[in-house]
Amino acid sequence: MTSNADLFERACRHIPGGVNSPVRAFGSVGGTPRFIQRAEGPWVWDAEGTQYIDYVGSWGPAILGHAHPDVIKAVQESATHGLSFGAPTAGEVELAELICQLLPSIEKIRLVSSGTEATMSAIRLARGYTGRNKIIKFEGCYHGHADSLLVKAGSGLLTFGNPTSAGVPAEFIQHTLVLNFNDIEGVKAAFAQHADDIACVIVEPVAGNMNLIKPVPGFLETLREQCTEHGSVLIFDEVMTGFRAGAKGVQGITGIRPDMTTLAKVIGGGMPVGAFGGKAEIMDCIAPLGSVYQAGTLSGNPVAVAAGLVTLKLLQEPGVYDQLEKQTRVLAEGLAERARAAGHAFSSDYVGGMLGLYFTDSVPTSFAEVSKSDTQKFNRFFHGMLDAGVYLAPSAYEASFVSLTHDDAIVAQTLKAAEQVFKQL
Ligand code: KE4
Repeated sequence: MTSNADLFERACRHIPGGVNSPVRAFGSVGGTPRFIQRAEGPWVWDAEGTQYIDYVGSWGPAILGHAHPDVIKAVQESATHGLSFGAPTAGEVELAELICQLLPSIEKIRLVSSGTEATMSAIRLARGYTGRNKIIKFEGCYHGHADSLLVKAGSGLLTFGNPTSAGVPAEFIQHTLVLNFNDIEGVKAAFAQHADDIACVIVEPVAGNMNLIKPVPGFLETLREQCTEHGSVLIFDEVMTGFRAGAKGVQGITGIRPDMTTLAKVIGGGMPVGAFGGKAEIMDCIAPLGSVYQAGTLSGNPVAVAAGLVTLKLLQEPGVYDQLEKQTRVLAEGLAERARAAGHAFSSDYVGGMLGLYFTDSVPTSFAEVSKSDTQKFNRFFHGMLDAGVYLAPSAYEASFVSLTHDDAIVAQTLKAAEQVFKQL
């Protein structure tokens, strides 16, 4: 058996940082990343055979629990018919129809292979549709690694303290306006100043890349009003929240209708699927119909689509989201209760199957507030829980994820472990 440390040492010889995505490197929490060998339900096992209750869930896709038998079967069956054709398939039509049915704001949709592709394409489309250049994003929100969005971003950039990436020429981000999440007056001022030169606003309607930060009343409504008034495209980046925060994402919870939505994670069920969609008049500007080019060799890959279709269909079972949010609520409240009983400044929040944990007295509502969290104490908590067999997101600036297999026993086991860890922090 090869140890995690041996694997990491080998990985670092040929893979930058030993990982294929920075946040996996344990860079901010320290220690050796766990090389996961297999996963099932709420559990993962690392290369040393150690079992963990998993709250990363592949950063959102594993909402049914890992290796759901129906999803695995669909992937196996699809693979026996071939892996990729570079031609349209019936599955893509079915997935497009299902997503448009579930999210009425999406009249037409284009499948891609990642969330980054989805947001990059949506931005280009908004610029092509409006003929404008400026885009608005919010500090701490992460929309993937497309150049014009790597400005004061969250997730791995925030985790490593580099919110703006090297290698992006100033010219590429000169049109990116970065505002403060939940700053209603700031949004109004930006539109007043730039009036009709704003192509779009892209926002995580519930932020999940600076830990979990919910919109304050009026914030999303202001984005909707200002975009409508100025002819700008409102893009809800629901890559993380789509079919995770609720049956119809955050747009289903708030009733606010974006002009475009980006999706990934859950819609692929763990396989590479992303998507951008919205009003037909906007989407029809995309090639081959329109002049905004976008393409992808593996877009709508049949094996990936098979996983996504089964995942979304299983999520239509009655009561699924009530159950998911109930488990997440019990966990969030239980953690806060135990942390405070041990004397720690701690708060938690949740929406659907997304969980936010903060070593602060109250739930943050902004990037500035979440930045005051005691990240050193989070790092100690992370490792205490890891040693106790609970794998949380390895960053104080990430949300954690609950699946439908995190039943009462799993939640109770997690809380029992946390109670001991909080006492020793
Ligand atoms: P991907 O390109 O990683 O599929 O999606 C980018 C993306 C876009 N929009 C939102 C709201 C996202 O959360 C993401 C990716 N999320 C991170 C987790 N914080 C992915 C984990 C990683 O980078 O390894």
